[in-house]
Amino acid sequence: MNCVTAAGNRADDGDAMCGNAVMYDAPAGKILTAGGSANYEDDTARSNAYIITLGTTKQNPQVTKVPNMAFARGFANGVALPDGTVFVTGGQSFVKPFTDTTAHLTPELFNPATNTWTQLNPMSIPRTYHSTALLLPDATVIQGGGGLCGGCGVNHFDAEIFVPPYLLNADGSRKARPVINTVATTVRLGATLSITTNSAVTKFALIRTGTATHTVDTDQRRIPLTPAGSGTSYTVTIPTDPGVAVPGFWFLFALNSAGTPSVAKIVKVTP
Ligand SMILES: [Cu+2]
Repeated sequence: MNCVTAAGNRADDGDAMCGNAVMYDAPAGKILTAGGSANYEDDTARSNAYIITLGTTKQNPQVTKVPNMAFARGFANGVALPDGTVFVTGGQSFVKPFTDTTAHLTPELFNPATNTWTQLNPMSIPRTYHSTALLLPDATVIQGGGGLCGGCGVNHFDAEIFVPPYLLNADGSRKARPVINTVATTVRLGATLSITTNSAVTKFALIRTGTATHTVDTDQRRIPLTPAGSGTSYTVTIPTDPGVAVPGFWFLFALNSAGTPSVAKIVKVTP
């Protein structure tokens, strides 16, 4: 029985082991891939990036090459942010587990709306093999670990928190954020969710709570939601497809017209 069908090549990319794949818009089938190398270790990483668009079942997805990252990365982590941008952090140019040589401290942010990468302020600690990065409910990103090989010299038992630009004013102070005041803690697939806020917002986003290890976050995905309503009272409709709105726990963020996200409420999507 043939259960698996090849989905075609990722344009001009090669094998991209230990590269990133981030589903930043699940209803639209959009996945950003970035970096990786032909071999798991002792190889030169690439800076290549692509957008894969899933379409009709059993038809090859569409692949679009996008600008390369500034840095070649293997063993990096990719994190979907509430505003639809993708944060790629850590990794190294020459993949070699349990080393920090050729590590990149400068994260990059991909914006699918402008098709551009932006370099952000550097982290202070290399995060390579065995490192992890996850979106936190306050819309910051925790990045930690790396090494963890017993007796080797590059074990990192610590973590750093990165504050994305959408939370900051030009002078570095924190922006005022919208607040989700009330929302149900459980919602069924296809149902309408009522939300109250402290101020006007323009978008909502669901981001599934993640499980990142070894460069892969199998649970990560984002669902943008366009609300009905105004002022402080809104409704959104959860997708009906359990392959899109995978049942389980999700962060729900509200975003204002400046793209500043609220702190998330956790909502459980049920069949
Ligand atoms: Cu491992």
